[in-house]
Formats: sequence, C-alpha cells, structure tokens
Amino acid sequence: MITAARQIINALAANSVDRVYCVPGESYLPIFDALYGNTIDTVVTHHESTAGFMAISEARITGRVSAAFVSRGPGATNASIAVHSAEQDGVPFILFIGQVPRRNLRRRSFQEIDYGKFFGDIAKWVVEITDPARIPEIMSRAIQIATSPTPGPVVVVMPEDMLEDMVPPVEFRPVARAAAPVPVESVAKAAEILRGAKKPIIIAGGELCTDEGRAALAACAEAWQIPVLGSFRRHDVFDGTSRLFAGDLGIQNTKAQIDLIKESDVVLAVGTRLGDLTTQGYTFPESPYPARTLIHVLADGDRLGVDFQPALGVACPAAPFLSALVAERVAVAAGRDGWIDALRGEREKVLAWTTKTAPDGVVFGNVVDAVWPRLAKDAILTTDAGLSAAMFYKQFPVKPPQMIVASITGVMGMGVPGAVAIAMRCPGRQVVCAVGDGSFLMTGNEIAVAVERKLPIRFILAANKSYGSIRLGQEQEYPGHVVGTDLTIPEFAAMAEAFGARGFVIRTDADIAPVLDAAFAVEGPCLIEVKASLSAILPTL
Ligand SMILES: Cc1ncc(C[n+]2csc(CCOP(=O)(O)OP(=O)(O)O)c2C)c(N)n1
Repeated sequence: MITAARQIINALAANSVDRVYCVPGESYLPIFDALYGNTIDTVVTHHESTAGFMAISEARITGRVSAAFVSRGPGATNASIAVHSAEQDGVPFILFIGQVPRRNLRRRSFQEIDYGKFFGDIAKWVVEITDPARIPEIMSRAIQIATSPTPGPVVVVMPEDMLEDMVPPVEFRPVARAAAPVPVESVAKAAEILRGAKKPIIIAGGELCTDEGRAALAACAEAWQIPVLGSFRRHDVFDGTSRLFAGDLGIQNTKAQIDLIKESDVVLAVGTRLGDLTTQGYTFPESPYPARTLIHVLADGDRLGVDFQPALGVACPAAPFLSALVAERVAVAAGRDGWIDALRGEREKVLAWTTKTAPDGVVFGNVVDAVWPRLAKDAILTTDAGLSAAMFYKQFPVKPPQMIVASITGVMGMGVPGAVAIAMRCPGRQVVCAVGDGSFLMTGNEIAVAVERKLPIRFILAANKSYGSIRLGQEQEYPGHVVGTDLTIPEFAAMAEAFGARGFVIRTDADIAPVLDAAFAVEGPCLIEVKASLSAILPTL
C-alpha cells in the first residue's frame, strides 16, 4: 500500500512530468513526502503565481502537461493568475491545491475555498478528490482534459487528510491523446476553394507552434504560395525572414496593414481559436458572417462556427491537415506575387524602427537591434508584458528554431519565471528574457532560481521608471494628467548582484556593444539594466 499522495505523483510520472513547481504549504505535506527521493525535480519558487508561470512556460515549449503545487486559500488565489493565463494561452497545466481536511469541507474553515466556484470560469475542469480510490480515474481525466482538444488548465483539489490515506499502487499508463483523423473530403474541398482564390491568406495559431506544426505550415504556404499571418503573439509560428510572412495579428498592426489584409478573398484560419485580439475585436474575419470565404481548421470542434461561421469548418489537428493540403496542390495560382509583396511591404513598415535618440535615456530599440545579431540560431526569447519587451517581437524577424515565448494573455510577470523554466528545460540553448521595470518588480525575484540552478539566462531590463504601456494610453486619452503610472525603481544591476547573478548597466548608446559582448560571455545568469528612455517608447504603437 502507498499513500494517496504517492499515487498522485506516480500518475504524473507516468505522464512524463519530471519536474514540478511549488510553494510549500501545510495543507499538502504528504505530497512532499512522495516527492522526497523521487526522480521528479521539485522547483521551489517564491510566489504561487511564478510556480504557475514556470509550469505553463515549460508547457509552451514541450506541449506536455505541466504541474504546480500550491497551498489552500492564499496560495491558491495567488496561483489563479496562472490558471487564467493557461486558459488564454491554451497550454496544458494542472494546478494541485492542498485543501482543508474532509471533515471541515464547506464550513468556511481556515483558508477554505470552494474551488469549483472560484475557478469555475477559468479552468476547464475543477475536481476535489475525496475518495482516494478514484485517483487513477481522476488523474487520467485531468490529464486528458488539460491536453485536448484545446489544451488548458485543470485544478485538482486535495484535502490534506485524503493525501495520507493508504491505497493499493496502480500501474499507470500514459494518457493517450485522442485526435480526430483528417477528413479527406474536407481537404479536397479546401483545396478547391484555394485554387480559385486570388488573395488568400493563412492565419496560423498556437496549435501549430510545434516542430511538426511549423514544418507543415511552411510546406503548405510554400507549396500554395499563400502569405501567412501569425495569430496574436505567435510570431514564431513561421519564418519571420520569409517573403511569405505577413506579420502577426494583434495590437501592433497599422491601419494600412489591416486595410490590405481585408482585401483577402479566402482566409484559411488554422490551429487558432480566432480570439479577440487576433481578429481585431471580431472584425476580421467579420463576426458572425465573414465577408470572405473562411476555412476554419481546429482540433476543438466545439469552437467552430461559434463566433465566425465558416464556409468550411474542419474539426481536426492543424498540422496533419496542412500536410494533406500540400499533396492536393496542382499548380501555384498565377499573379500572386503582387499580393504577397504588398503584404510583406506593410510588414516591413511595422518592423521599421526610426527613433534613435532621446533626451531621457537610451532608446531601448537600439539595444534590441544590437541583441539580434548576438542571438544563437536556436535562441529562445521570453518577453514580458509592456512596450519595451514588445519591441523584441516587433523588431525581430524570428527564424525557427528560434522561439519567442510571449504570454498570449499579456500578463505581467511571466518573463522572468518563464525564462527560468525554459532554461531548465532546454539546457544548451541560449535563453534571453526581455522585461520592463514594472514587470520585473512583480516577479523578478525568481532570478534566485536562476542563480540556484546556474542558468545562463540574459535578462535585459528596460528601466524607464514607468508602467510605460499604460502611460502611453494615459498620454493619449488624458494628455498631461499623469497619475498612477510613475515607478520608483532600485538599481537593478546591483539587485541582480545581491541575488548572486552578474549585473551590467547600459547608460548610453556607447555602452550597448561592449556591455552586450561582456554579458553574453558570462556563464551564469546575468542582468543587463538599460537606463531606458520613456519618451522614446510612447509614440511607438
Ligand atoms: C498582472 C497584470 N497587471 C496589470 C497589467 C496591465 N499592464 C499591461 S502593461 C503594463 C505596464 C508594464 O510596465 P513595464 O513592465 O515597466 O513595461 P514598459 O511598458 O514600461 O516597457 C501594465 C500595468 C497586466 N497586463 N498584467
């Protein structure tokens, strides 16, 4: 017989979970006993939000289910930001929460929350394990729901006394991911529509952000000569240097670019839920009746036809569908060059960076430009919320296997913990994190884990003494009425040194090259503080 806690850990181990993130709590001590001496790596974080951010960042890279363990009440509410992010980012994540003993359930006892109510709107499933005999079935279901069809968060609640119950050990098997086969007749129909298209465009979503997905998308776009747009913040779904890449859809598009994109006659939306920001507030494609022919391919059939009625809706995995479409091509449509070049031209204008000097500090865009040639061919960049970090995906033509992991929720605080989790998961790959001062002050203390694990991450921090993005909106909406957006900041490089990392400062343009050279040569974690201009970022959107 083994404890229920060990049974839960065994279920995770059987499903390739080899690392968990946590903040400890008295409500789930038996879990730690199950982790003691286990091959599963236990990463101790300093806030439950960052335990969750690390887990979901890891899942963005692996595509596999990830796990964080937190305590009841305050621990769980701290972690809720990660549950929301996992839902919006569409990543497989299980949040395990310690709970009051079963005898005290639903009495409003110490730190008790009814998690079904609390997480009801943001988790795909919330389950409280009161009978440990059901652990095998509940864990299988939790992993299945978290991983398919659109991955997302599941919350598993563990009353502390239940975790100590003894149960017979189960031989767990990995949960098989069920995927619908590609319907041959739908591929033929899509090919027929695309053959007649004059200005087709692909909107490629997060489901394609895997090696297999990127390869299938590249092959399909090339074969059919169809330009590609990434969905919101999925810049790395396609080769940013390719003539066929038309950029991403989101908040940085210019009016001219959107006007041009709206000239498309056929939209092949694939592996995307076609969310709010991607669709420019449900105006492209038009909701509910698109003013162009929409082909919508998504594993999650329940999402098809809900906001946008497609001419052809196909509920199947994105990558195999695109691969099947390659085989259907008979001849590249003539006269496509003008359309491709016009879209690319608008993209180039978004990439263009003209402000080079400012009176109040270093223009962060200059640092971004200088980082680019120093990036490895397989570098992974994590970007936090905020305007400065946004310049990285605004200016960088990411070329897979390079990746940019940016929160789709636009949540502040994911950059630093995300870089830490990714550096642990991908030893040997260069990991760079771009973060604003406001975002760093939320979760930057996770640099402690980077030091503990000797992770060679370069944190590039824009110290502009402001919640810059919000300041931009404030200046635009309420000119001159600055309140609530200024920040008092520490000396970040000194702070990094106090944590045991290396700290560097860029004060002027002349510092950029030598400081980056020195910082990129450091073996462990290092932070590059840029005394950044605020005025230079204000007009950039
Ligand atoms: C958790 C969370 N709180 C608030 C916001 C709203 N918000 C978006 S960007 C931003 C300011 C970011 O400031 P900073 O990290 O300093 O970057 P900057 O824009 O100055 O480059 C705020 C407050 C958010 N997205 N997430």
